[in-house]
Amino acid sequence: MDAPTKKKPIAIITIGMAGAGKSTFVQRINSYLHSQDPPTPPYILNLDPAVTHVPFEANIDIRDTVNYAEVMKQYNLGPNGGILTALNLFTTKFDQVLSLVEKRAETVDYVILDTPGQIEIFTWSASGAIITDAVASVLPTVVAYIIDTPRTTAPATFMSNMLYACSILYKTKLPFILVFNKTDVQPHDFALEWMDDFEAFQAALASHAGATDAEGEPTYMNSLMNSMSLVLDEFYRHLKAVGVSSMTGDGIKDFFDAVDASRDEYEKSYLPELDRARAARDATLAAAKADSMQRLMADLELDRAKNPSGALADRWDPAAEEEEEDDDDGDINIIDRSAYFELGTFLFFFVRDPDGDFFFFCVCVGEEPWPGQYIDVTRARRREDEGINWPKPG
Ligand SMILES: Nc1nc2c(ncn2[C@@H]2O[C@H](COP(=O)(O)OP(=O)(O)OP(=O)(O)O)[C@@H](O)[C@H]2O)c(=O)[nH]1
Ligand SMILES: [Mg+2]
Repeated sequence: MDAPTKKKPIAIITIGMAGAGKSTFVQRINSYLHSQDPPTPPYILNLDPAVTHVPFEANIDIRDTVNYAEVMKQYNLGPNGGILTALNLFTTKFDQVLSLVEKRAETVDYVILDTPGQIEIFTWSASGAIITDAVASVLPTVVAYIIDTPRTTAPATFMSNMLYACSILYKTKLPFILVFNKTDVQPHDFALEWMDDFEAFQAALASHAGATDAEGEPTYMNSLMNSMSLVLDEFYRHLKAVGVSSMTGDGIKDFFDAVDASRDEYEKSYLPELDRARAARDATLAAAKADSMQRLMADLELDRAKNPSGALADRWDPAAEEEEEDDDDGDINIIDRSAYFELGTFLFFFVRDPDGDFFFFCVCVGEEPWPGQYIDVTRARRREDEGINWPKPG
């Protein structure tokens, strides 16, 4: 009998407001997975080009491919435009990222993505959508929406955070987990109560300062939020919510239970929707192709009739085509930091840099807390002065 095939890894996309604790959360779940028996190290992607220090060892790091400061300089951009452009440039190489991820699918259980601090850069950009859709089309994927619990205790802030989560849920249509982070500072029971019972939320709203105007009437904001709490009630039914502390590790197991339970949801609701969207897109493309082919043939007929000798001169020459073909765009290659071999207590990594040069570095696995932390022997990262000259569009 054939051995049971391994289930595909689940991709976890962490999204959340600036400073909500996304990177600390990724570090915590990474550490949790390493501490399992046997350890199940995840495959981690850092998509934040502007971060100077990530508290985990990413397998693929956008900073290895795009120099964010250089992008800002070259395109005269501010910090957010710089992050967005860096992400856009990285997305043009995302096919390479996907193939690296797919190569590791047999050996990992989780693929984790840390996204840029400014939430809208990922959630409302074309590249964020492309990355999310690309990952979700090859792996079961779940969105972990990280919430800064101590900063959502005011009903109005809670509601705007939930509206944001709601917009991401309906945009991505992926299984969604609300992760109330920093429960060491503020337990998340109030949030669960508000999600479970809209009357409890409305009562909190009414008792909050500024709920009524000078005449004692509910303010416009208050009435609006009252009505919206009824609308959101439906949205809450589609969500799982967990409370965690990325600082202490509290609740991380609940998070993974929610992630594992999402696999079913992905297969039952996201995949059929994806197949339907693919079929619709293929049909539209086929129709457009058939239409342009028909018009081309009609034009050719006309051309041949008008100028019979010209048609002979236009014949396709495969030899000429072959010569032109060799201008591949592999100038920037995504680095998988985890291609290595092992010698004693050292792991030796061979990496190809974007210029095609090979270099290596090694990791001591003896006393290190994490197998995977590395010591730079030659140069594990591009030199500061080695900016990439991305071509300007148009
Ligand atoms: N007390 C407490 N602090 C936390 C927790 N998680 C994160 N923090 C703190 O929150 C701050 C922001 O954490 P980050 O992990 O950098 O947050 P982020 O969402 O990745 O931030 P950006 O990527 O810059 O938007 C840091 O000071 C963390 O130490 C937690 O569970 N409890
Ligand atoms: Mg971060």
